Amino acid sequence: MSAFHWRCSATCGHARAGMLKTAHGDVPTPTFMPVGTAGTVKAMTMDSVRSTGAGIVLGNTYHLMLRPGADRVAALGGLHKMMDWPGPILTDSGGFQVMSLGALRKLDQDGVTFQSHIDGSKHRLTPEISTQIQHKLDATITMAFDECPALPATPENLRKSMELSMRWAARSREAFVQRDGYGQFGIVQGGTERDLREYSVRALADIGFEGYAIGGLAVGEGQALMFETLDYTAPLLPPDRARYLMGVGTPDDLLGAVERGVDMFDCVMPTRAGRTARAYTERGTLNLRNARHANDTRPLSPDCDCLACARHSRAYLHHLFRADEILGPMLLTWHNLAYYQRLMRTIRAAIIADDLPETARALRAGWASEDW
Ligand code: PRF
Ligand code: ZN
Repeated sequence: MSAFHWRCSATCGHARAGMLKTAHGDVPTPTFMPVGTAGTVKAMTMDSVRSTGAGIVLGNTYHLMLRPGADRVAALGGLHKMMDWPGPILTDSGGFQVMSLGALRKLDQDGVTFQSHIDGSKHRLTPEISTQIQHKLDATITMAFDECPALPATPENLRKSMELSMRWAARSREAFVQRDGYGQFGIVQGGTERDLREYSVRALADIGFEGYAIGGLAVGEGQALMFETLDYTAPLLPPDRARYLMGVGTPDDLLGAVERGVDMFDCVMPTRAGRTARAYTERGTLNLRNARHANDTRPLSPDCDCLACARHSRAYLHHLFRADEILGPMLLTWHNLAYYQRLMRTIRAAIIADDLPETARALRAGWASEDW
């Protein structure tokens, strides 16, 4: 077994196509990671996730430590075995979820104490505890423990928070047990402040990680500011390591971020949208609850090979959502994940063909067309 690494195979502008090599298999990048928060990609079997072309999925320290608990996951053979996903798994470190769930919590220099959203029981996460839990889960990629401040925030508060995250990154690295084919990513913070992002990148590169995530974005700043931040942050990151933009985003966000040098993404958008009747397609989004689909015998998307498109009409999907049938969310989640994976394959092929600008124009024209 060789060391965890990412290799660049082609570039087009700032965009990169590459291959992530891990103990649990190789993943072509750019890649989108379906979110499997609680040890399941909601409404999907792992065979169906695999069939969409997904190469790596995400799990959450916060949810799994509360239920079923890290020791129980370990006793069940680790997260891969428990959820029947032998491929790579990246686990988020928990801090972001503690803060964004608005759980009763108290932050100090050492970590964060919080109450479970499930039963109110008291728990604590520190860089050391988070890293140990991710080890017990058997995460292929462990994330450093960080704090993600809500935006807007004053530059002074952003600086304090970023400096805390950098001290936590060093402690996370100390606590990480290196194993062949496993890696740990540091997380760049600093909001939309250029000098803070620069400081953060330097601090993380000095510590040295197998990959680098960009955190603290897609938290309300808007796409223009997010892209502007990526424009100056991505080029500062070590060119020979994978870059992961956390919690992003729409198809248009993914395309714009790849154009700016990002390799990896995760987001609840395709899965959550699928459960609420929203479909992503080559021609923008549509809501299957809308009455205009009631008699539409066409598939959602003529170019999609997911089960929903291969075997069912828009009219049937419409009926399933109107009738509150569980198959509706299942089929639409499947379709949305298939769409996101197809999008990443299209983008990757365009980078390799040195043709990304033309492909990007065609993708954007499709999303804007809305002719169905
Ligand atoms: N930090 C961590 N997880 C995250 C984020 C972050 O900043 C974000 C921000 N979009 C999503 N998930 N640890
Ligand atoms: Zn489909």
